[in-house]
Amino acid sequence: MPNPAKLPAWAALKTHVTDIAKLHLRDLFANDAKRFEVFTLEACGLFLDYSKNRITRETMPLLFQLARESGVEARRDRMFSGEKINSTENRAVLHTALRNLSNTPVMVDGSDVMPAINAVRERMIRFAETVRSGEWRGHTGQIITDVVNIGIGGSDLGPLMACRALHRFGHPRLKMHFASTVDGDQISSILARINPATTLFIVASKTFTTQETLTNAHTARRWFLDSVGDEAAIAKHFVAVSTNATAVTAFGIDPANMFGFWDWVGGRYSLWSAIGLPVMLCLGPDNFQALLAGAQAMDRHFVEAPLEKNLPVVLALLGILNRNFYHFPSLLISPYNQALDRFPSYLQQLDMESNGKTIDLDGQRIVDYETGPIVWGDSGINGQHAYYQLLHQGSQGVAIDFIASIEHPDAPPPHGPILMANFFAQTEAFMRGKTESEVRAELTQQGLSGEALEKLLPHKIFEGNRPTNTILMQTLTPESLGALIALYEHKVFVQGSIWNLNSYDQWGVELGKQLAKTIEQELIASEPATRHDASTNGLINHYKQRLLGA
Ligand code: G6Q
Repeated sequence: MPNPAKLPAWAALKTHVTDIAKLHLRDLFANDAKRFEVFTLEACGLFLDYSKNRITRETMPLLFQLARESGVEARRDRMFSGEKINSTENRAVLHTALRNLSNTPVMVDGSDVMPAINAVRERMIRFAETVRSGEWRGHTGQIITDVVNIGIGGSDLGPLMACRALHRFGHPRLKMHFASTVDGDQISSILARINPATTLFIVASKTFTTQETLTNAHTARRWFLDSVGDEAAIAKHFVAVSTNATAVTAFGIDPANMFGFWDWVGGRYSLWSAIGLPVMLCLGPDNFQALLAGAQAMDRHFVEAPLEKNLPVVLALLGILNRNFYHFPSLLISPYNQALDRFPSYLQQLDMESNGKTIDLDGQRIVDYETGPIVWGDSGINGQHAYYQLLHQGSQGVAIDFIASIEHPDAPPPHGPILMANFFAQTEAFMRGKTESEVRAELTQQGLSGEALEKLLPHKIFEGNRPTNTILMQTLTPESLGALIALYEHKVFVQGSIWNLNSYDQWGVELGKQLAKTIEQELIASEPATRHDASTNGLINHYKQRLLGA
């Protein structure tokens, strides 16, 4: 892949943005009455309004030219066909095969991966059906009422987010719990609320070596055996999701109770694999398939639609524009459906772990352009009453994706319209701001004049001109959520391709895992730590002294 900053389209965009940067979004709307019609798109049940970006009709062709010059389409086809585009790990990248419900062959190293994918999914379906129906019984013959997923990162965020987002479709008897952190508090508080005889633990770890997950899993196992006292009972209460059958067996879970996946499924892209087992248990196999179908529809759209009408491509290019040409350091994800409150955290991992890199695919340090933005967010309506202040009037701009559904089936009147009024009002406010003359007129109408008015005036001016995207779906369903997630997965892919990155490795995660292992030994050693810098040695020794009460 070429260095994007050396491409003709990049230079053209730079000149173009310098030309239009002086125009306020208000001017852009005033200059083009058809802006909404021109800058909206709909596919796979998702409607995107991107007219509130700092673009003109000349901007988008330049961005599409950049995508073409970068070879995005060829790289996309290489990914879908099973080529090993994850070059630092020599792996294919095939989360799309996991939702290939049409079952067309997908070849890796000369063999079709579809039969193995289908076989695992069939086992998941059979298992989920028996647990949901009550046919699967715990060791005392009781039915399962609680499911605890033990996993972290990619083995936690996706299932957690999807179960919360789609709780309306959840099984009425099954309570879902998620244990990820190793602070002990989280797993202890879950264990305090459940009954070992009616609980199913899913130990979810691609590698089955992750310290946090294995520590939580051992704690759960000990707690279970302390209560039950019979190792044979484990088979009825512990299942594993992993690629590492040896480690699963060593932990004490029968491989018959293991659901596998493959090294070509990245952790943060694994929701569609057996890592989605909690989602299937909670929502049922049909809804899980609908989630896959929604994602598959987006895959098809991504492959088949021309770049100009391609949702992930358009979203990615706008992100490139905001990051590399307007230099916005961060992207806020603002969902207005409360059920999507964990969607920003999910996207944070997806985007930041994929494109938070500065070494390009050729091993060269990237010096002439910025890569992935800081992605963050929470429930949008809560954000309005917290951090939106800085977004409106702070010293740095932030790009924002607003997400909501049109229908809110469980919302009693007048909740839906009030929520959506806020949603639309915010996108308008970020675009328009409030000018000095508008504030002056408003204050005058309120009866203010003279010095009092002049004093208050500057505080009430809003610059506006903040770029936002608005994504609307009809209702939050398994299909629409599947499409929404896949939209962002492909967006991240397109951006990574243009930035010439390998979006599918995560060496930064590995470093933390390695260092913690060494320090863990030092924490239990009797002698003080000396091998680190003064701060790290000092902190370790301070901790040890205080822990021992010295
Ligand atoms: C995801 C990352 C990371 C990973 C966790 C858990 O892409 O690699 O978040 O998912 O570190 O790893 P295991 O599933 O191997 O326990």
